[in-house]
Amino acid sequence: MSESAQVGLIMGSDSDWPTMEAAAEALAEFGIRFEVGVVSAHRTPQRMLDYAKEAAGRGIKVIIAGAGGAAHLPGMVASATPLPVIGVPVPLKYLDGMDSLLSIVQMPAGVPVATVSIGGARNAGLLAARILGASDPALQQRMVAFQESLEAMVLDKDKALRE
Ligand code: RP5
Repeated sequence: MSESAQVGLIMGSDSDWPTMEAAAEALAEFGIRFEVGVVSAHRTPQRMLDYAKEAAGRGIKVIIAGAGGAAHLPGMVASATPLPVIGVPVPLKYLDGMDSLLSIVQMPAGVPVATVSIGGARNAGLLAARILGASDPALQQRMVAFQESLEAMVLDKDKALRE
């Protein structure tokens, strides 16, 4: 894993990557340094605990964790790190991702995970950018510009529709 990364982007399986790639793209758009890795709560429990316990000391500021099905990775990582954890419910073949969502979102009091929508990895990347932007004025300014571009895009579409 990278030594200078600001965001740790982890997932329970490499099969989650097609969903999680959107988080990586968002982070890259904002020039945020990140690392990517497979860390499985069930198949590599010790690696998961080591990762969670060591992340803050390595300079990671935010962890994005994606998992599908019995998606215990985000919550278990949150239990072993003081860093903010953003959970991404990855939709699998059955249950349309509802299993992933409920496994991630319904955390016990005291151990927060900021859960995005099913498959919402892009928003996970954008939320990490906002968290980092709170203490990085240049990054926050890029977020403001991004939000203005969203507004301009909608207004352009509205105009085109009425022309
Ligand atoms: C979860 O099991 C992973 O996050 C993945 O979404 C799901 C299936 O993993 P594979 O069997 O495809 O490796 O832990």
